[in-house]
Amino acid sequence: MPKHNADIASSFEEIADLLEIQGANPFRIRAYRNAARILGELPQEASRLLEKGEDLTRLPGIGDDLAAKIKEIVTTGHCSLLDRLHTELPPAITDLLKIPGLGPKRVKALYHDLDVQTLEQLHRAARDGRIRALPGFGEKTENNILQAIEAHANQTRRFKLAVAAPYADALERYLAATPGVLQVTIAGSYRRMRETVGDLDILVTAATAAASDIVQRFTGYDEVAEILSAGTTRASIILNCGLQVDLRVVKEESYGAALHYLTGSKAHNIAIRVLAQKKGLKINEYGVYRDDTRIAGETEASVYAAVGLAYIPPELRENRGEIAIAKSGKLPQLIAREDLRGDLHVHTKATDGHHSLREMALAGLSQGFEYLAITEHSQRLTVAHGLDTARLLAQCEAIDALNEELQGITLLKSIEVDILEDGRLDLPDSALARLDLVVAAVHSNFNLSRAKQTERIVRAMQHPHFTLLAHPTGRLLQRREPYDVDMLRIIREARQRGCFLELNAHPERLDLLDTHCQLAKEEGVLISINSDAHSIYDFANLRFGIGQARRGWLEKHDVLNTRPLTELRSLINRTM
Ligand code: DGT
Ligand code: CA
Ligand code: CA
Repeated sequence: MPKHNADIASSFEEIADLLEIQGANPFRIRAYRNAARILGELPQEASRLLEKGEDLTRLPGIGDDLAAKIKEIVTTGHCSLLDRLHTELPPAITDLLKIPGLGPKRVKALYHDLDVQTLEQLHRAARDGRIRALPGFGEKTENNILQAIEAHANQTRRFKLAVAAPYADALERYLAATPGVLQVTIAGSYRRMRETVGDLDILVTAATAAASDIVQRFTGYDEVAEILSAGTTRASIILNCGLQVDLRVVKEESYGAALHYLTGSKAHNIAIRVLAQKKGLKINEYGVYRDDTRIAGETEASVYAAVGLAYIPPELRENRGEIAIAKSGKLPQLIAREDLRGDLHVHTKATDGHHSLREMALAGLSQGFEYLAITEHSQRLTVAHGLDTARLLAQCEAIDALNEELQGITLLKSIEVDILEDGRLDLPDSALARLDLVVAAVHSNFNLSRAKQTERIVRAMQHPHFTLLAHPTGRLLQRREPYDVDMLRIIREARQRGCFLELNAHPERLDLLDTHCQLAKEEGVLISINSDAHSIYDFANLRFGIGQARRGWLEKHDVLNTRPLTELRSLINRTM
């Protein structure tokens, strides 16, 4: 079974951590961390690229040595360097790194100075007050460690949707190829496109006689680390990556009822069951029953029809008003990927992207897009080699020249300009005036008070050239909390100024949140669903943005970049 990018990335992270604990060369450590990040963000599987005979050293930050390691992991499932590091250090030492607040530097000190090698030893050292004496730790850190160990013990890990996706796809293919299997569907929060999933729930239809063989084949999958339970029609496993997967096998006639049950959410299911009871019906994962007669269950639509409702798309099933709307027959026609006509947030290698203007344009064209806005970082973001006025104007000329030549797609001149701490924009008006639209974003000072952060963004929006607020809350899933802002005020300001908010489709961002999308829709503010592409592969991320937008009830007409170019131009060229 080929290794997924997330597996390779976590091997590289682990190598970097272990090298750091050993006190290896910082450049070498950084190269592995860098490669882990690149792989983690690559929407195409490295194994697929290798299959196609592509040269991995073309990826940024991947030299011959790293390319060889990726190939080794993909083809053998192992990394000999990692195996060696595991023999050189105590095996449980990586568990210590899972404690929030403990990085490799601290683990190194704990290991070398206190001979702490396991979580139990760490717990004991913290309880005995031995950690506070270490240089750079102190009593407060010791207390934090103690709390974190205790929290770790009863914490369950959630997986980002995009991290779970390749595991789900591979398992789906594996099960679909199993004799006797009729249909395989991934249900649960995954089907509802939640930004993270607690586990995967897989529904298989088959004849009753085939069920136990299918369960056996499932528990025999070669990425299984642990079998939690296995019966005749259901089983639960944990994969090597730590993701739990539940399997349910039902007869074809129960497919709709079982899929409805397993898709959830639990709150939605309970509300539907109450509705059924009021109609004198009984509903469970095998069907809908009046007395002892089965009246529905083969399809989900039949289940909804039995309780007097139109079919409710999975992304809406959170018991947030969808049932009442379904009763009235006014469910939204949710946005679909094909509705997008362009992308208004795209980087190139002029800053921190990986491909040229032309490569991005051609990739956009193959996505079926009519336009792409080129939005490099601005000068203040030095880590991304942000553009100053001169470089921006040079890029504008390059775009004009390329537009002359390109057929079928137009590049729009733009920028992802930094919003400075006081709400000013990071480039002079004279430069911004040359652009087709101005995308602006916060990249610093995340910790301002709610009042100050809101004021900062509102001031930026009042700038005459401001068009679109990118990743409006700044959160990074499981890494950085959103900054504190009054989103309703920002949405209302956008409405008043005739500007727009982004839903950033990067699977680590998915920012705006679904509930904010709903709010913007109610206030009549259009949302732009953008990839934030840094390479030609990143347009694939739009599917996650679409999922989030659907969870936020957005329809085609609520989304800015569903507009044809001429209509888009008149919306973004507002006169002040
Ligand atoms: P997750 O895995 O935490 O991201 O969220 P879900 O929604 O996938 O939840 P999970 O895996 O615990 O259960 C899968 C589905 O099974 C859930 O969406 C609805 C259904 N389900 C689970 N427990 C109950 C229950 O107690 N009552 C009802 N009606 N349905 C349930
Ligand atoms: Ca689940
Ligand atoms: Ca489950």
